[in-house]
Parts: sequence; C-alpha cells; structure tokens
Amino acid sequence: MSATIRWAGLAATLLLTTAPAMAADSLTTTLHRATADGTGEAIGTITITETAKGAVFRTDLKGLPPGAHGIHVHQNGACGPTEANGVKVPAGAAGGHWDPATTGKHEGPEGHGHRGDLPVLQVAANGTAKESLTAPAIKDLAALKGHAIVVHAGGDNYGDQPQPLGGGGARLACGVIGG
Ligand SMILES: [Cu+2]
Repeated sequence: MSATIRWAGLAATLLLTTAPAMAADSLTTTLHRATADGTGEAIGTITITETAKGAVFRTDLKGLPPGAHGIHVHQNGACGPTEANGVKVPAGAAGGHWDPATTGKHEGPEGHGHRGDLPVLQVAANGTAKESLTAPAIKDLAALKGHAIVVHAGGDNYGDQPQPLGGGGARLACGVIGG
C-alpha cells in the first residue's frame, strides 16, 4: 500500500469518526399537560443526550401523579387533542408510538418493537420525576426531532397483553422534540 493511499484511508476514518460530534449534543423538550382543550401548563423538561449506550432522557418534571407511568416517543410532532366517536382525546395528535421499522409491537426499551419505547417513568410521592431513562435502540438524536414525548396515566409492562401499548392508557403530558 502506498503512503498516499494510507493517508487517504486515515483521512476518511477521521472524517467518519468525527462526523457524529457535529450533531446536536443534546435536545431539550418542554412537556405540557395534555387536555381535551389543547396543551395546558408546562410541567418541566426532558433533556436528551446521545451516549454509547443509547439516547438518555433526563426528566425534570413536576405535578404528576405518583407512581409508574408509561413514557414513549410518539410518531407526530404535535400534542393537540383529537376527536374519536365524539370524545376528545388529549394529545391524540401525537399519534402512535414511533415505529420507524414498522414492527407493530410494543416490547419496551430492551425489545425489538417500537423504537420509541422508553423505560417506565417513576414519579415520586411529591409529584416530581428526576429520572435518567436510557433507550438502547435510539442511537441518533437527529432522528428524534419532529416527534413527541408522551407521558401516560398508567404504567408500562413492555408488552401488548393484557392491554395494548403496555397499558398506559390516557395521555397526561406531551412535548414536541426540538419544538
Ligand atoms: Cu405512549
């Protein structure tokens, strides 16, 4: 191998390894209460960073019911209500779970279903949640932009049985990523 070719190879390697550093270092999303009339008061923020273990979602939230809550990245970058059978659905505009590989499966953060499946959010007795949630399947912060984060009323068993989508049910809070 000539010196020129070796140098070209080294330059290409450097370019490839430095490229991810040019992406945004973190994304911050403000979550708002989801109501039948639209988005309500802000309840805090979620800051997302990229790590070797996947995207880390650092929550700084308040005013939530204590206990376990399903939390996911949803498909659409919108948090308004929708209407189904004459009933308003808070944050319905966020759509379903972010599922770029169209798996149709809810399997939790360690599974191979929706890429938006995050570890369950634990809210303290005083209604705050300062948690660090790691999503191994999410490698790329840029791909998260334009989607929404939704916190549900119920918990999350990382499966579609006995209830679909982990059993989270109603949407309590929502925020558009990068919006
Ligand atoms: Cu969800």
